[in-house]
Amino acid sequence: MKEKLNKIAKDTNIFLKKYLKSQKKTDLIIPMTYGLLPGGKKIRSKILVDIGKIFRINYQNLIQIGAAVECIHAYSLIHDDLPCMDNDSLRRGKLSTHRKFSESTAILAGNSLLTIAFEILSNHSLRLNNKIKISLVKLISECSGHSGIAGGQYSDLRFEKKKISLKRVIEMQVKKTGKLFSFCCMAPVIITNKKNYLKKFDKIGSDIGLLFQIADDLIDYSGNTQKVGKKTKKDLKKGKATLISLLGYKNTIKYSDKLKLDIFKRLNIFGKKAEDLKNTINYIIARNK
Ligand code: GRG
Repeated sequence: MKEKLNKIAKDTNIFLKKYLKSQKKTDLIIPMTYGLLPGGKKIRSKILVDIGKIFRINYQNLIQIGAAVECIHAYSLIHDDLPCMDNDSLRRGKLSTHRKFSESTAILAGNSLLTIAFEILSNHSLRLNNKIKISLVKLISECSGHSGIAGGQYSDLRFEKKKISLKRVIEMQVKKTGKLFSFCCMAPVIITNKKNYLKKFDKIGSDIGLLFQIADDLIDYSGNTQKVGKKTKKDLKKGKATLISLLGYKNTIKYSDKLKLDIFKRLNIFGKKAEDLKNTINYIIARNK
């Protein structure tokens, strides 16, 4: 699993470096590159490749789509660290982008990474027909905006220090984290044009995203800053609405184990072809153990 993840991370970074090099040499390229590279685990790209394997999608196309996802993900992390959001000075083991440069630079570098994602998906180097490219751009826009990452972040900030129901916390986490995973799960289905599978993979994606967010919250609860490259034990201080704050630590682990088994059941119809995806899901859960 780790070897496959490392290869995908390496190939994605090669693509991104080459892509940024082909751009005009503007002043913003430096903070954009700082926030984007060498980047994190590339778990979203791994899921794209895993599902691409089920539907036999061309690997290089998946790397290019994953690169677009990583740009949006990096953008969300840069903005998430800003003083008006989570106010973090450390990200991926180094100073967060606004601490290294300035707040306005971080906002603009983040915005530019968002628009570069659309460029990458509509670029001629992506060997897909235009109809599919438009569908991918449309879906990634929906997953990033008010009904996706941005909307989830809005709720997350509004929910601080309030008593929020489990249903609303899950809805918030599915938007904030799950929607980008849904995109990764649905993109290969869009490419194969197997429309009857779209809903199934949308739900599998949001459930994987929820599992991922739970693992992230468990790491924050019990984790170590040096190991994860960012500050931990913040959620409790900020009064964040999480599954841990509602269910407690042990019940949150039980919830995540049950959710994992439920996803695995839905993947069983794909037999051995879903093995890589199952390994990735196990890796996501094992991160907090
Ligand atoms: C509209 C894209 C966009 C952003 C503006 C700030 C914001 C709204 C949203 C924040 C979303 C956010 C930071 C969600 C948390 C998701 C999460 C658990 C991130 C950590 O992901 P990892 O562990 O990070 O994959 P690495 O560093 O490995 O890439």
